[in-house]
Amino acid sequence: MIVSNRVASPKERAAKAGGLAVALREALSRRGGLWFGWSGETEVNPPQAPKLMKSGRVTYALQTLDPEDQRAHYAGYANGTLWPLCHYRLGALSFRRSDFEGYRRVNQTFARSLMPLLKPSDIVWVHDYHFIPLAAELRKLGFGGRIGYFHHIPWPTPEVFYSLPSHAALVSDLSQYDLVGLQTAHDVRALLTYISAEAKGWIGPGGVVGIRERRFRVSAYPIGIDAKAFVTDAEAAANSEDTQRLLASLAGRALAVGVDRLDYSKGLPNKFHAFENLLERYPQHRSHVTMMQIAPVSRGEVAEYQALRRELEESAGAINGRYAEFDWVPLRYLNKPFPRATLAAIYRTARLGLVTPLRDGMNLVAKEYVAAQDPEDPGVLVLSRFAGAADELTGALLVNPYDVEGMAETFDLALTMPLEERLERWRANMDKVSSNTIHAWCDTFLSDLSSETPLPEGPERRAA
Ligand code: ADQ
Repeated sequence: MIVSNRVASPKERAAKAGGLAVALREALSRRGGLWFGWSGETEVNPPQAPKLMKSGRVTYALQTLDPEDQRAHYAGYANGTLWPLCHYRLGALSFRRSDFEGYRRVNQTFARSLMPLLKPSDIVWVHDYHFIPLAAELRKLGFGGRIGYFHHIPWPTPEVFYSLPSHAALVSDLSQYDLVGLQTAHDVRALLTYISAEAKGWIGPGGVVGIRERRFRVSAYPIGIDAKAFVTDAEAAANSEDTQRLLASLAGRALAVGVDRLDYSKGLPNKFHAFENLLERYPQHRSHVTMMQIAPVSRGEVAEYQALRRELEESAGAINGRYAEFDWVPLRYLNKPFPRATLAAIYRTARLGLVTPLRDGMNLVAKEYVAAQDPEDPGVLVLSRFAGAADELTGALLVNPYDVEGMAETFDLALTMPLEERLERWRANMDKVSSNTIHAWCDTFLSDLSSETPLPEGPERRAA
């Protein structure tokens, strides 16, 4: 059973649903199972049971929510509190008890609606920060089977985590899972440090953790992409009409590409300033490089996101106003989504991939950019040291996204990098991207969650 806020319904075509949705759907089809989530609809006094739809071996169960609960859960606690907290943005954090209560109520509604569909032998895999209390709610209703949780965003270090008034409740909820998966070893260290210092828990070998009477495992499962599909798309894109049009529009100039949801964690203003700084301090690149930032609007109803959008529009206008020539626009800024094949064509054409978030759980765009490169003439990945992907992609040029001038220097280095070094760096990255795929990630998590090996006893039990 998979639980996630958004469910990629059978109608959503593979090219539109992201790599994660496709991989989860495949894992379910292979084993047969149920995908449970929000229907995307709200209604006062919603039905207690989900709407069921079957497609092959997968059943989709979609729960409608009360409008005020949905707001408090999604825009309130999940995205107004947990998202900024986990991305180290304490200035953007807002906390209201009523939102926290709404968040818990939605988790209770989900548990009550899911429970009648569960058999004791079922394995439940819960995705992301919208549902941290779900296992605790299912346990209250008597479910004793395996429940796993994967946290797609960073886990903050204890000093940051303490800013959350409900931090103890959240970690107590987490202890009701059998397996907690995080993106990186850094995230695991952050959570374990909190557990031993604040939650008075014990840490055993292999990430086994005990809090009061609960024993569970915490481990890193860095998420990957469907590398083969990206390589195939990128190869097909090499001579596609999209690529021809893009190349014609570039007129021989180098392309630097960024693809990010329009979110403050992605560091877009700093990336724009770094590009501007490059044009200012390295005039030899003027008229020779074009930057394209693709940033589909996300959470557009939230004020913080609207302000970011205005800031970027102003900044893009200022850069183009200052540097554009009658035949060259330095920065192309696009707010719309594209099919995967078009993204693959853009990635492959780009000499630079600019992935510079202020903080990111993993960042799949970094991996997609690597997979889409021409193996004979690959581009260079410029990657924030604060993206989870920086642990694996050791061939990238790492940057500190707070250091605008430092980033401009790295853009210059990447634009002038000789083929031999580009090849060496790309091979190191591609090795990781093609071995740790989304399918391997899914299989490893599910096999660890289903493992029958008993967890070791805690120190008190051993002493007794
Ligand atoms: P996101 O914050 O959404 O994911 P990311 O990992 O980069 O960030 O994934 C974005 C996905 O959306 C990529 O597959 C990308 O191709 C796609 N996308 C972005 N812009 C697009 C556009 N204009 N058109 C089409 N597709 C577009 C969260 C966490 C990340 C973590 C993932 C997975 O914040 O840190 O890597 O979950 O765990």
